[in-house]
Amino acid sequence: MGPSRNWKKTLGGLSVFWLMAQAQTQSTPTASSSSSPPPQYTLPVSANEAPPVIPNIRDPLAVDAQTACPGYVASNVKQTASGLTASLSLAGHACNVYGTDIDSLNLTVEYQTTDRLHVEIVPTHIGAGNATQYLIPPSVVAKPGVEESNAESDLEFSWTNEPSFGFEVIRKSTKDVLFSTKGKKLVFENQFIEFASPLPENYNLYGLGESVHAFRLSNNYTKTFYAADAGATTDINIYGTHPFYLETRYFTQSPSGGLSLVTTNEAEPNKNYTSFSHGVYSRNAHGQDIVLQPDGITWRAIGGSIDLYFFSGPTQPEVTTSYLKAVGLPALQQYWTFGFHQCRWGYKSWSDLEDVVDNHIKFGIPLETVWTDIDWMLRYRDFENEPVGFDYEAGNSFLQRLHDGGRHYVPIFDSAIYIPNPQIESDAYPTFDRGNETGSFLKNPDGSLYIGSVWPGYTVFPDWLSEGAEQWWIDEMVLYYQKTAYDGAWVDMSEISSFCVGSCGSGNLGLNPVHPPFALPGETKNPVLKYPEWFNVTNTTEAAAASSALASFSSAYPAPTSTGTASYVRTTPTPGVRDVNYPPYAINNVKGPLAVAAISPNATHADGTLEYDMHNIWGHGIIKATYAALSKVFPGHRPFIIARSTFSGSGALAGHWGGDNWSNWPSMAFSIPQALQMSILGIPMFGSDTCGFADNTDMELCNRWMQLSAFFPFYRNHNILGAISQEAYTWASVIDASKSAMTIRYQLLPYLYTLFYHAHTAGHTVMRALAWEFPNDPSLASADRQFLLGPSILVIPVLEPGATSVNGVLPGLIEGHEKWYDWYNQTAVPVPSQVNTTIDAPLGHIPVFVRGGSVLPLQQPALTTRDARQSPWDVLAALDKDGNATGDLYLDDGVSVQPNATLTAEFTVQQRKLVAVMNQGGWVDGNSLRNITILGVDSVRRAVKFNGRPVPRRNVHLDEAKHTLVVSGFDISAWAGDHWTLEW
Ligand code: MIG
Repeated sequence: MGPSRNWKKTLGGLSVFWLMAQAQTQSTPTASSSSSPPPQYTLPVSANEAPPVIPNIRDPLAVDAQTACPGYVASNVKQTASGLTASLSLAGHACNVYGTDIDSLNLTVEYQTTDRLHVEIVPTHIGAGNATQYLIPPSVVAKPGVEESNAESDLEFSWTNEPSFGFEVIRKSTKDVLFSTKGKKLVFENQFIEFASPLPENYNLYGLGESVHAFRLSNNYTKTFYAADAGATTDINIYGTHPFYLETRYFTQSPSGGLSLVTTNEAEPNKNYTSFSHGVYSRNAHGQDIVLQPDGITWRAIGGSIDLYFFSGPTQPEVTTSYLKAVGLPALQQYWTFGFHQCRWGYKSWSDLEDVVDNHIKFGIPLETVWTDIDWMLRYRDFENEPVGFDYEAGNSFLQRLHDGGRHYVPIFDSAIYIPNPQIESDAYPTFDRGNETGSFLKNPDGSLYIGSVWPGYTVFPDWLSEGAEQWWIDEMVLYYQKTAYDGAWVDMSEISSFCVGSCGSGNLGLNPVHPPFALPGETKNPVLKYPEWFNVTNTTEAAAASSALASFSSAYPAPTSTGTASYVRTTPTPGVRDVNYPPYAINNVKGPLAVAAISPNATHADGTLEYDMHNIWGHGIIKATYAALSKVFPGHRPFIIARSTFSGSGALAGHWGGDNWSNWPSMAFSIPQALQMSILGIPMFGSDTCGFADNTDMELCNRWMQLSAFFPFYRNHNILGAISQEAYTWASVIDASKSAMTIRYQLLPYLYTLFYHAHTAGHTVMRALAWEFPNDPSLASADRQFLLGPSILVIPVLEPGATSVNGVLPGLIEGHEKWYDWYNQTAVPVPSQVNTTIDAPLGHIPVFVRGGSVLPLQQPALTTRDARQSPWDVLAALDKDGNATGDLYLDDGVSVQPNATLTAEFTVQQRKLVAVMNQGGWVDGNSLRNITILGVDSVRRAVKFNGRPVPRRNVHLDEAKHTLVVSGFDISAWAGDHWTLEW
């Protein structure tokens, strides 16, 4: 047994030195006497192991800080122009439970805008004594400030010293307590901060992503934030950190006019409730557990400060808008990015990609973008093509053809940078050299390079706080663009992931390129790849095709070996010293110790900041650098970035994919709550690995999933190395299903683009939960098996195998109040209130409904968005029960960050008259107006008139049975002039 197993002996003094020593011991090379190149050295599995911890929430020996700690008392309270300030001092003996108590704190309360209240508690003397925690500078993550002094707010802050300092935020208009720490102690230590608030019974809380979890968060759930390279398993911490929640409370009006709270269990059917929503954002990037229990919420962070923002709403859209204005409004994406994307791990050459393109064309399936995974790289090094499959010259001509066809190419960029073996001349890697010369990489505490391991072998990691890193990254991306004309960036492994504990490459570079401590998918012999549930029933013939399938995903990510009898590391706080590798409070990190599968907490940034304090924002850093780089490559254009690790505000720069899911039915179903979560967290450009990533998919699952994802903003099919092919053309039925759903998607592109415009300018959501659009109906509070795209399109997908119908809700509280029209046959469907309706949904059919009251501008489907944008326009008006409808359209060049030419149109239907009012901002769309279709028409006048002139009979088609009116034969470009009208 090697030293790495002698954990018990080293418990007290674990540090980076231990971690480095461990790595060095493990990596001792075996001398090779032969002259042929030695076989590649594989890191031992133990390289990614560390002495285990037991998460505090599961530790029977855990001390409850609420019992042990004294809390604080407030004094010296002063009113300010925007709120108040006060001093807080420790109300008794320090408890030092999970760190060292900080005796003196400053409280600042600011009414920043009419709907945003800020409550901040920071050490009085930051950096002094024990108060060594890190406060995130505004340059790293936006910090909302006072915008209106004396802002008139519906929120009211109050505080008490009984029995110790606590504060409360109430909604004045309803007297409802939204958040209260009164009666609970405030704990503020250098490595532990705790505050807690009660919540109403059976509360409706949303957000706190990133997680794979039901849309409405459960009340027995700990949300942990520690960015982890972990497959999309439910409930665990995964890639992103968004410490924001939205809470909705339903009320009933009592006869006396007062409001009383109603839980969703108590709510009666067919009754109209009032709801109020508010939001809470904790601007803290440290490792955290947010403990949700039936009676309340407890926030526990292992550093930082209390930097809370309360948003008063009172509706969900208002909360979201306020939150997104505070952290960053979502990026407006380029128009083409809403086309369909095809990706996989395992496209090995330009000709593989060319086949993919050709096959889509051959089968008439729209395709906008082909993606490559790490296969494009020479030995997994960023910015260097694998010379055989991805020869630069061949690439140029392929990309030329691709671009000429109106299509695009996006490669993956990994976050880690290979560090070459100094003993092998041919191993030189100029990208590393340039970054190293400019001091762009993270260091060990002793100033040497921090060297972990990722795909290429031992690697270094950019330090976004260093002066040189961003410029180095920009230069590398610009340089690479000159070799390979990519169109966007897919940023991976940015948690930031490393396959070993500590600086395992220090002193071992002579072994590079080392192999990761596990088999890659594709390297395992005779692996067992699972098929989705139900596969044997529906796909018996596919089994043969899968026999060549290779490694399973789980073998690529072995769980750290269980240490059964080993005792857990429990660290005792030492005054003045932070233990960053084993903080005294162990968060419920899926990887266990913080240094496992990620770079270690003591990796050091240029200004001395430790990774411990930055871990959850490393991914935001590479997003910013990539945004700057793409802005350089494509001046004036909106950078297209799909990134893995995100933080609050990342949506202003990038989109995100629901990655590393499984090819199974639950993964598909969970993509809906994931997307809704991302909606309120400000990352509308979201979509899952369609048809599933790990394991094999099958025809039925891929058929349903290609249809479902067609209604997600980011629409990409992605697959793991070694699994069977899953492009749409792999199965005849999937070709048809994909084309049918894409036909709708491509018709709706102008609508989707307009929704993004509103997200970008006003913080509206794109994919929407039923609860947000129907806030008076508590029965929808947890609905997440269906969703809306914008306000007008309702999607009720099949999420189970073997189904031919689906049970769904056509929302509408009062019978007959809402109208929904079936997309396909354009007729109104009966809307029974709050009852599940059984909807026909044979394989290949995804139920889609248009909400009465909507006007949708549509274009024609095409194989690329470029061609779709050149097609004639239709207008679809679906009338509500009173015969009214509204809608709008936003257009520009589809690429510019600051378009100098725009066009908007507003549509209104009232009293059998549709009016389109254009606002000409210089953008010219010359496409003609083809059809106007009105759904829900009961009667028509003698003459249908366009712009006041009768339309010839032959151009008017009224279907009295279906209540549809189709008018055609207009001889105009759809959006020229300042308005047009249609009367019937
Ligand atoms: O898991 O680059 O989430 O989409 O295919 C290994 C290979 C690293 C993780 C990404 C996944 C990608 C894969 N990457």
